[in-house]
Amino acid sequence: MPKNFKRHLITAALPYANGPVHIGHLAGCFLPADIYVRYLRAKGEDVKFVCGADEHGVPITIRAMKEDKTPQQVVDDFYKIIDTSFKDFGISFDIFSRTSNKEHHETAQAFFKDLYDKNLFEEKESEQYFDEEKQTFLADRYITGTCPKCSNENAYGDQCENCGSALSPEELINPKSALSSSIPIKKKTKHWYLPLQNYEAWLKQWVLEDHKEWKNNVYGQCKSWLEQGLRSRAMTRDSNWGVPVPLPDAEGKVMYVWFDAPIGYISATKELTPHWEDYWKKDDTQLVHFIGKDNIVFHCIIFPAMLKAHGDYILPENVPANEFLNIEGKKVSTSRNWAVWVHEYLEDFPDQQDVMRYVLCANAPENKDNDFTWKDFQERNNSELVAIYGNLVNRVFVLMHKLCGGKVPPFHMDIKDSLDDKLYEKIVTSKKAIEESIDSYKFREGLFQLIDLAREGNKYLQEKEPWKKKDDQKSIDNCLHLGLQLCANLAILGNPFLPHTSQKLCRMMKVVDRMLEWKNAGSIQLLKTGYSLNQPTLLFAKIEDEQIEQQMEKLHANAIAHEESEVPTEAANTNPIKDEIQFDDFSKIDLRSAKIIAAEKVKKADKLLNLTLDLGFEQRTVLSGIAEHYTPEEVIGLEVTLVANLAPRKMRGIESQGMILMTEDADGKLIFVSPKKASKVGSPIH
Ligand code: B3M
Ligand code: ZN
Repeated sequence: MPKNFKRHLITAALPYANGPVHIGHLAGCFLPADIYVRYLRAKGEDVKFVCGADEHGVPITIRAMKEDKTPQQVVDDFYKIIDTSFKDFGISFDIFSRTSNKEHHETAQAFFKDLYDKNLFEEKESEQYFDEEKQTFLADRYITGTCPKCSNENAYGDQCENCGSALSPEELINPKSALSSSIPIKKKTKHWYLPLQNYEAWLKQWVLEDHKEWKNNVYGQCKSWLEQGLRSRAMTRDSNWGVPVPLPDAEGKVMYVWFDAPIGYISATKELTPHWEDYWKKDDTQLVHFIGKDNIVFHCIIFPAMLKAHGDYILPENVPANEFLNIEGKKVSTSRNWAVWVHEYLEDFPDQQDVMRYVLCANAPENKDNDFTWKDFQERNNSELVAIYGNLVNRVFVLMHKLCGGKVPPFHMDIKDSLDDKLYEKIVTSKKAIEESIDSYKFREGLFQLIDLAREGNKYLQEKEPWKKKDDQKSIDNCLHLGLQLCANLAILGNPFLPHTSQKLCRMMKVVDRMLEWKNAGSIQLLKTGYSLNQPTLLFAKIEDEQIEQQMEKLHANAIAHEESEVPTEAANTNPIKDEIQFDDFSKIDLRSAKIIAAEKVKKADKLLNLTLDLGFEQRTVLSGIAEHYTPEEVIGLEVTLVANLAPRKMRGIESQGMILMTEDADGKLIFVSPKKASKVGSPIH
């Protein structure tokens, strides 16, 4: 059972401001955190929910380089998009701050200085990888190579996202610059290291002995990391983008992003409340970090070591990390545009935040990677939310208006029966079960208990059949009285998971939010006899096949358009040569010369042109991601190279039969790969 904490500080991992947020972010950490916070608030707990944009680090500078912008411009753009996405989706932060702001810089610099003044850093000059072409030191995502632990060939200089290991560039096998693909040289530079090995014994006690209750995936990763032994890690970098190191001899040095970012939780709390120290320095505060599995080592080992070294701060009570959510069987990827973006979801499914909340919670990757498919999204909405929860509420309200004059009917104790008792019992046990699930961060389980309670309500109606009891008003009254009390309980118990639905229910029941206080759940006197209720509105709408097809086309079109219209900039050679293939592999590709004889824009797809190609012996329709580079008029008559035997793919309802080859000129503009002289269209290209 949870300790009696006086207050709670709940954090969610600060998303990098190098792209919008997608549903994988929600499933990984923001949705579970929001469910937990809403539950604590409903219980009347003193809780602060803090987050913010992580605006430093190499992901930002790489994006800025690619788009020929300053890092500040990149983070300013994405801060707005991310902040709006969370607000519109209903992730209820008390503050969504940002690490490029003054408050954070000052807080991080004070923290760093405190450790420095206690002589806790090792100041070391060492040989670091340096890209001569770019004149840049290579750390973190500026350098890639093969992970020494799991052989993942795209490991970064500070971490392998595949196995979660924290790395240093020297450990990478075959390191190469992510900026120029060149093999880096070594060059001397000075940095300040945190000797993690000095905290190893304490961490082994604190994590492996004192927190055996942590989730297996978290505990296991920490255990294997601690057993390998800890060593000093550089907490500063050579860069002009980040929190400057507050020391006189640190010109051109900034803090490692994973040193400053977690301090962002502290600076955000300082911005939120003058009583911030109650939340960060008092032992009767429950501090919980919600993160994805690739952040475990930083939240369970490095940040706690920093907090311990500093000495003034409490430590996290739990770090319930989720695994990853894949989309249609493939890993979510911002860079490959393989994602369902939250802001786009809300455009296509307005006011249906709870459908996505329900699906992402029901499929949450709590203990293993899981997969999101649009088919499952439709299935769960139609067969669970509509058919069970929505159907129950609608039937109870329609019958109440039809058979009880639109008012809450009385309950007649003299005819109370075992079915009534069973339903009441189910309401009480469901509340307890949902509490235990949420208290142990098992949100999927808690949601299943909620929908199971609604399922029980449908069974109760089916067994009571009030619509057949026209001559027995008392049994109609009892059935619908309890049915309405059940709906009120569903609103309370469902509120952490499906807050928008609970608000709709409150409006139908004409009750104020106060009814949603957790302590009211389990009661069957929530709605007073004789109280008139509003007409029902549908809680959930059926999702049609066409809607899902459109999402699938969009997913593929975005990915293709991204591939084809990826404007490689000066970091062009960041596209390293792909894996070696055999001649037989190449000979399977059928390249043909073709002529564009018609072209038009594709509705609602700003990157695609719909091309008609003449091959001499046939015509083809091909969608190509070049609409941002060419108008339809500009391309008609051009000779192009077609991959003629690529499997057809349907996008925006159009079947694309192949792909045309593009490359780019020195300014990054897409240009056609085509025969120099006019060729006989349709002739093979060898
Ligand atoms: N931005 C990594 C991530 O987005 C990092 C989290 C920081 S939490 C202090 O996965
Ligand atoms: Zn690895």
